Amino acid sequence: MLAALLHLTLRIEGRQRFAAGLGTVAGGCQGWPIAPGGVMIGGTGAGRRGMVNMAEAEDPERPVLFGSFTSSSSYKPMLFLALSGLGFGFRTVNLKTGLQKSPEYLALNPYGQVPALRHRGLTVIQSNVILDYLARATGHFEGRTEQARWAARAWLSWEADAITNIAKVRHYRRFRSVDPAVMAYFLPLAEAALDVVERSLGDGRDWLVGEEAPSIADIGCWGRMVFMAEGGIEIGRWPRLQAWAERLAALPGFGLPYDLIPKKDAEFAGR
Ligand SMILES: N[C@@H](CCC(=O)N[C@@H](CS)C(=O)NCC(=O)O)C(=O)O
Repeated sequence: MLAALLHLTLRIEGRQRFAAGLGTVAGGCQGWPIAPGGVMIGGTGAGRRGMVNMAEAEDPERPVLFGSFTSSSSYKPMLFLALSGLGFGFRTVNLKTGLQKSPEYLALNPYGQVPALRHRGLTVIQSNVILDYLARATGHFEGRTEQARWAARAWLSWEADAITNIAKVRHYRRFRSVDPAVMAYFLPLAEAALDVVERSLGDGRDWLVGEEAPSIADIGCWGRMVFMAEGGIEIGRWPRLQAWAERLAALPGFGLPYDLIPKKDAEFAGR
């Protein structure tokens, strides 16, 4: 069911873009290449899609997430906020026009990438650090024991080492063609990461840190692998992982990236 949904969502998105003459969805995780001297290669830079809305939230307790709908890194905190039922603001950063490299956005995230979070006067960047922060700040998706909290953070760190290869495979298949040797290098790494998740779910546990409730480990790992279908990786090859993803998909507030992440600035009411 989830596998079918993943394919459907991604196909519809692709068709809409194609019909609009836009080709494939620009952006993804690796961004557009920047030439020496900072000139962007690719992207149109058209119109006033040329600014990121940097306005502060009136209420500093209301998180504001900066992100993009094509980005798995943005999806992770977006999913956390959606599953938590918190009210928050979303500010879109157009990766196609290179707004992640605009001076106003670089002042927020000097790495020139999405996502970024503003909350209580703080700026938090890097998707897994944002998940760590949100779990501490809100208490949602935090482990019950100290051991579980450290285990969740170990999963996030491993995610950045291993699951991130899925994002690379997806990017090279969908957004930028590369020498087949590059794909031949990254695809087995991506598949090996999925094997690890499959094995870890082999002891009958429902969630990655083995507690009765999902944690930031589940959100972070799923959030990065969500575009696997765009990388040509079929979730059905990992049945326990697929069942785990379906458990996540059954949680109130869950959505897939193209449904959850708006293409424009938006305000989300809490529930
Ligand atoms: N380690 C970072 C990676 C962030 C990242 O790669 N963001 C991508 C989108 S998924 C991006 O902004 N790419 C545009 C660029 O690099 O120019 C995180 O987890 O937040």
